[in-house]
Amino acid sequence: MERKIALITGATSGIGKACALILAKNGYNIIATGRRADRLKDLKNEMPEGTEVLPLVFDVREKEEVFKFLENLPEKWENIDVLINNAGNAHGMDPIQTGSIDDWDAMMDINVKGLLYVSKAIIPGMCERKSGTIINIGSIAGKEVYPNGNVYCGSKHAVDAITKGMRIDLNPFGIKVIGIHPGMVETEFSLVRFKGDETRAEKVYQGFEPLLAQDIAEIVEFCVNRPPHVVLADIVVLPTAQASATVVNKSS
Ligand code: NDP
Ligand code: 8X3
Repeated sequence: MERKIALITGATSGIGKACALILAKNGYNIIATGRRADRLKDLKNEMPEGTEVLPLVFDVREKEEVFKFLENLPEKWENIDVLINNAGNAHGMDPIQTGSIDDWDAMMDINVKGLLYVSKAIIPGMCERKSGTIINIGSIAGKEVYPNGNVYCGSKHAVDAITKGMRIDLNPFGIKVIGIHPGMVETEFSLVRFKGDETRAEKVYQGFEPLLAQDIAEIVEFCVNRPPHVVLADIVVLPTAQASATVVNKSS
């Protein structure tokens, strides 16, 4: 049987990497993107035998780069079945009155505009073929707002709205559009948010059992394996210890 193709942005760590590995196990060939070329090389070496991998090194903020790579894919990689818009991060966690404009730019440019650029490059092909699945990784921060989350929450609320808009606009083409909104997942996320401060990052996940990247990847696997008439449109997934963006039982 011919292998399907999944494009995963931000496949160099965390949720994106776990999704790449699980989809490869499900018989997909993988287009894996990210800025860290060495990580993409490592990912290729970890792939199950028989998986073909196309690593693409670019920053999703760089519009020209995104289109240069994604509009000139080698022919055998052109027909993308599954797009996972995952690349993103929080940068900083400050109140709005003292937040850094550079951090705000990074979050809006990566989490929102980067997702749009990648989608713009891939969606026309899906429309032509009248098939495809788009999974946007949002966040509980796209459903709720928490103290000092301001712009990150804004970026993820935008992802939520864009996901809903995509689902409506792509409805005539039979394209599935899925929003997955995780709560706290232990990845490199907090290390990036706190600019490499390992102690602060580790504290985020202490005292309870957070989600792992694998937990999200298994949900992605379930989503892509639904029959053609079924779409899991909007999924919020939390660690059991988490009840909302701000309520986490850290007594365990
Ligand atoms: P990681 O920091 O582990 O992974 C982030 C990924 O995004 C990396 O592969 C990174 O690749 C990529 N990325 C970041 N910036 C850019 C950029 N400018 N251009 C290209 N790629 C980029 O965090 P997670 O796996 O946790 O995060 C993945 C997604 O999940 C994000 O959208 C995040 O907002 C979301 N999320 C995370 C939660 C959590 O608690 N961890 C909860 C809810 C949502 P590289 O640095 O190599 O470019
Ligand atoms: C990441 C989860 O709670 O740090 O999106 O915003 S949270």
